This record gives sequence, C-alpha cells and structure tokens, in this order.
Amino acid sequence: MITQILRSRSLIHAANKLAPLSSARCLSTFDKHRSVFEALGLDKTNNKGVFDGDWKGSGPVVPSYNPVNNEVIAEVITGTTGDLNVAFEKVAEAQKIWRELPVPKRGHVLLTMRNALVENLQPLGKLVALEMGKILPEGIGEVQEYIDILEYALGLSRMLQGSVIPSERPGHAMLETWNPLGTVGIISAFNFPVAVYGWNCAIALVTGNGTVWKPAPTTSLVSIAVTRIIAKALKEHDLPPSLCALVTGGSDVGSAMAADKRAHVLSFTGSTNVGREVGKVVQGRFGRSILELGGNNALIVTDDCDLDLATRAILFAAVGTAGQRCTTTRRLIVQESVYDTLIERLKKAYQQVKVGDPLDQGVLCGPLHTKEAVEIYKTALHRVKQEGGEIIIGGKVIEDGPLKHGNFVEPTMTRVRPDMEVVQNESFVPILHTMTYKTLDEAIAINNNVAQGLSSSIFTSNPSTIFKWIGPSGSDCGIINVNIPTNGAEIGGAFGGEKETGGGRESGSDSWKQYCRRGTCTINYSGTLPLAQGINFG
Ligand code: UN1
Repeated sequence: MITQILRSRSLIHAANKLAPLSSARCLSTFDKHRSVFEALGLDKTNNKGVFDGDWKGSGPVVPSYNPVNNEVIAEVITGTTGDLNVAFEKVAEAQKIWRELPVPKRGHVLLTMRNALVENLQPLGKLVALEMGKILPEGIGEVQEYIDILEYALGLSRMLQGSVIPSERPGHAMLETWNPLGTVGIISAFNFPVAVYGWNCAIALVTGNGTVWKPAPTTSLVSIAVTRIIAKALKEHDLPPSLCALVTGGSDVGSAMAADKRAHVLSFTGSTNVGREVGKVVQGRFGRSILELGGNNALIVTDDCDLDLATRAILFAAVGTAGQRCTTTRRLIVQESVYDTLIERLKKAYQQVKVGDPLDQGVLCGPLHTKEAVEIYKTALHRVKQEGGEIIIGGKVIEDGPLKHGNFVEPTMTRVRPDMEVVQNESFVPILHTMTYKTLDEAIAINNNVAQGLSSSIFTSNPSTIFKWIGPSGSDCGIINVNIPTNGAEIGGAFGGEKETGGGRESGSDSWKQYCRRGTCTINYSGTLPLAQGINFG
C-alpha cells in the first residue's frame, strides 16, 4: 500500500520513467554546465546512486530531467531494497565508532562538513537549480540552510545538556542522559533536496546517530553530490564514511525503510496521504517518526498594516520557488476594506514577475518540477471555476515561445470563498487563493479551519492583534509569523506543524531531543536503601 502512495510528492517523472538514454538525446544541459557537474564529481551516465562506504547501485538506471526543457540531464544507477539492507548494516557498524566520540569532537567533524559545503556552495546551488528547477539564489539559499544548521549543530556540540533533578531520597543523585538512538532514516522530498536532509543529518550526527538517506527519485544527482561532500569530510577525520549512507530509488526503497526496525527514527517529508501511512508503519514497529507533511498556509492582511510590506512579502510567499515550498502561502485572507487596494498592488507585482530559466538573471519564477505538477495546476484552476471562484490574474500554462518545452505556468491569483472545497487542500503550484474577512476572530477562524497546520502569518501594526494571534485563541499552526511571509523560516527555530502536517519538529530549538533516547538515571551513593514515596518494604 505504502509502495504506491510513497510516490505522491516525490514523484517519479512518470512520462519518462526509466527511459533509456539514447545517445543523442539531449544532454545539452550537461554539456552546457559541464563545469558544475565536474566540480561535484558527476558524469553523464553511470552515476552510482548508492553509497554505503562504497559507491554502487543494483537498481534500475533512472534519468534525471531538466524541468526547463524536459531534457535528460544525466543518468543514475539507483538502489534496491537489497542495497538498503546492506546500507543499514554499514551505518550501524560506523555508528558504533561515532557514538563513542566526545560530542565536541563530533562538532569538529561537522565543522569540516560545513567548510566543504561553503567551498561547494556555488556549484551545488546551481545543481539544485538545474535538477529541481528553483531559481539560483534559492538553490544557493538552501545549501546555505545546510551550512547554517551545521553551525548550529557545532554550537550544540558544546551545549547538549540534560537536567539534574533534586532527588527525594538522601544520598541519591538524579539526572537525565541523552544518548543516540542509532540510525536515522531520512526520506526527503524534491522541493528542498539539500536543506531538509541537511537539518536531519546535522542534528542526527551531533547527537551521535548515523543516517540512511532516501531522496526523491527526481533529485538523485543532488543527493549524490551532497553525499560525496559529506563522505570526504568524514574520511578527513579517519571516520567511516558509511556513517552517512545514501540509497536512491523508488517507493519500494522508501517503503522498506519505513518498515525497517533499524531506522530508529524515520524522518519523512512529503504529502499527508503518504505520511499517514508512513506514520502507521513506523508506529506499528514502535519506531519514532518525524513527519513533515502537507501545509495549507494562510497569510492574513489586516487594515492597520503596512500594505507595501505585505505586498512584497506575499509575492515571495506565493510565487517564490514557483509555489513549491511546504511553507508557500496558499490562502490570502484580507480585511474587506483593504482588499481592492491590496489586490491592485499584487496584480502589478505579479505582472512584473519574470517566468523563465531559473539560472537566468532577473527570473523570479522557474518551472514546476514535473509535468504532473502542470496537470495539478490545471485541475486546481478548473475546480476553482467549477465551484464559482474566479481567476484574477494568471491562470495559463505556458505552451508557446521559448519556454514551451518546460513545465512553466503563470503565477496565479484566484478569488474564492474560504469554505470552497478546492481551498481545503494544498496544490503544490503557484496558485494563491484570495478571500475577505470582516473581524479578526473571523480571520483567525478561517486560518485554523483547515485540516493542516504548518505555517501562518499576519500583517498588522496593532500589538493586541499580535498577541492574540500568537496566544491560545490564535493561529493553531507550528509556525506563527507576524509581518513576514509564511515561508523562509530560519534554521534556529523548530520547524514543523500541527494537525495533518504531522506534528514533527526538525532543525533548531530542542528538536535534537527527538534524535535521542532519554535516560532518567537515579544513582544511590548512600550505602543504604531508602525507597521513594517513603515505602518501608520488609
Ligand atoms: C520545505 O518546503 O519542505 O521555511 C522546507 C522555508 C524553508 C524550508 C522549507 N526554510 O520555506
């Protein structure tokens, strides 16, 4: 069952699935950007997609596509469940060595990884732009998130602390220990092919775990490049590089990972439908899951806010990454008295958005990652019209001109009612549904009245609105912003959401605790045996 559903957000490029690479077929992307691929150790063909200390791959050969023109970029020899099995064994061996390293020493290794990523920031950011399709500054930005979280983890390596708790018994000490769980399985999505692995990897490592990574099938090249960089850093410290294993492949590999007891923690980023199944499987074996699932994020614009600020924020929140962030704003909830003014400004801003090749300067909106996403865009807009909503700007797939071979669509705004069916779930495309409200209570209710609970934001200059918004009757999301977009979170905070978003928290704050087993230790140094609760036993 999971095997089938695992595909949903990390879609294999179905139309071209497993197509063999005919000699002359494309590869112009590779030739054009040869220096990027060479800098990262990637070839046109025969890129091995499994790393467990050695590079290998016994699964099907899968091409990676450039979403700008749907040409093959390069081919990857993917992994199988057999490869996964060996990877788990190799990681477990390596983790025995790693877990014994004093935590600040682990920090030194993370610093080497950080420096290696800094050196490779440009080519890796470019590879993300080429394979995922996001614009270059955003590609570089997500490598920066990995760099940032490694710095954060380096800091943690001197600060991981447990509590010392007063014991009720004389001559007793009570304290908490935080030790590694073992292996963290990471299933990541296409839209952040570096950063989400990075958050999990950095925190898993500093807490003494090893990792096995199953990336989205459509971003294998990025995962190979990242794994190479990390492996080299481990080798420089004479540590087994198998500590951070990689198994590219399809949903069979993902399903096997979810079911495997050796994935003590299973961190899954993807759709709610898949995550619901993954969560059940991991719970069924009493593993620990960290679920980062669908969002349906809203941004509220009050009548007392700075509308210029709001306009700029909404543009990034709704159009950035071509609407393919889990934190993208999907619903714009506007106080009715400022609706027309705001929409006019947004229309002007939307008209200036350049859609095009994510590597071209000035382009703000790249292609959708796959052809399937273009279908999702069309379906969502069809449903808007069917349910009585209207398209107020955009709404077309770009089928003519120089972009016609890619997965390009116009960034779109609609006018809807909050209760419409199409607004209840996110479509992972640049469609912003706009609606109005009268009172703050109504706006908060609209924000909360969906099944998902990832990110939310309000634009206001009124302190009582701010405190209501972040308080017990405010936003029910995991991310609750004021005067900033719903997307673009910093790594220092805990990242994740409530309700059908899955409840997991990754990245900063005390998320590290999820990667640990917690020990409550009571140590008797009294030489007598007083029992707790004053019990006298015989
Ligand atoms: C995601 O889309 O899965 O907050 C992660 C943001 C980024 C991470 C998004 N820092 O938009």
